[in-house]
Amino acid sequence: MSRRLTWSDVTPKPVWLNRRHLITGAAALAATPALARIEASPSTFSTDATPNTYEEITSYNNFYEFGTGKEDPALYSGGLTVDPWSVVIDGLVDKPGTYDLADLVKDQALEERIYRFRCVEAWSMVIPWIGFELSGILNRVGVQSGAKFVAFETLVRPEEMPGQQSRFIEWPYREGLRLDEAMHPLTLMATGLYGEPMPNQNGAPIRLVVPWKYGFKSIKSIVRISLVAEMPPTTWNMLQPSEYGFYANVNPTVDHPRWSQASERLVGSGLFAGRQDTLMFNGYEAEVAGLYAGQDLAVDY
Ligand SMILES: Nc1nc2c(c(=O)[nH]1)N[C@H]1C(S)=C(S)[C@@H](COP(=O)(O)O)O[C@H]1N2
Ligand SMILES: [Mo]
Repeated sequence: MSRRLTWSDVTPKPVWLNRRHLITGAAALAATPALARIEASPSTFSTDATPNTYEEITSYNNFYEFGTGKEDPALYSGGLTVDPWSVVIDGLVDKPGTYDLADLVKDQALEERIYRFRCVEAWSMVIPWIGFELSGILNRVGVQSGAKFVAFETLVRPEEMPGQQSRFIEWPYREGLRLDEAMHPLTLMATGLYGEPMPNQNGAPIRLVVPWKYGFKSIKSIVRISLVAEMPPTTWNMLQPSEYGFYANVNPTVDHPRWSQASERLVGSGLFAGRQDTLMFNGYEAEVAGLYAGQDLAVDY
């Protein structure tokens, strides 16, 4: 299916949840918020694996700003103010500035992308994101020739993020990509899932999704995007460099020092839940292996 869907094609969530694909219907028009409005869907990049349920995706999370337990983000993120929201874009760009989220998103084509998602802790899910390609905003702000990496930061707001009262992470949570990784069409800025605005526990109102990398690269609740010349510091690498590299590509042949990465537990109670083999680049090898030609992935882990 490659038909372009329009505003009036978006269906209400109860219908959506019961169907694999969106169906035509104007009923949702009034209720559909702009950040989850789908203009083109489904994507050729989507997996046909069965998505986890909304309940699973929103109740088993890693978001240390709200605590280290898997249930903590759902329990403690309700008070996060996500509107208004702005994102600073700075560094080696032609049009640096503080962009209001609505302004940042307005020219981007939102798509549904059903992606496999693999945490470094060896669990996985399948998630139907709503988002747009990061390259869209990078092209809009104009990346200068000296830029080689993109650095991202999460909001710091301890009054609303109780996990930030603990200092074992040096806040803000930081992540980064090489510029070619950031420009890759699989690399998504997600503003929703299951046709709804992003739940707070999943990184509202805007988060990164890089499906061929371990989940910790997919930084949530982004407030700053910087184009830089050098490889930027990243949170898990800063904490434990021997265990978490900058690249963090999903790789079943390179084990974590404390556990195997050869297989993973698919979270949930669905038909296929349970243990499965981990795929090279999380199943996106055909799309992304070329980015790493000539690199030793056991060294650049
Ligand atoms: N700001 C921030 N982003 C984050 C994290 C975090 O603790 N803080 N955890 C990461 C990890 S380890 C994973 S596995 C994913 C989890 O995303 P999900 O809860 O939407 O499945 O978010 C990533 N992004
Ligand atoms: Mo993770």
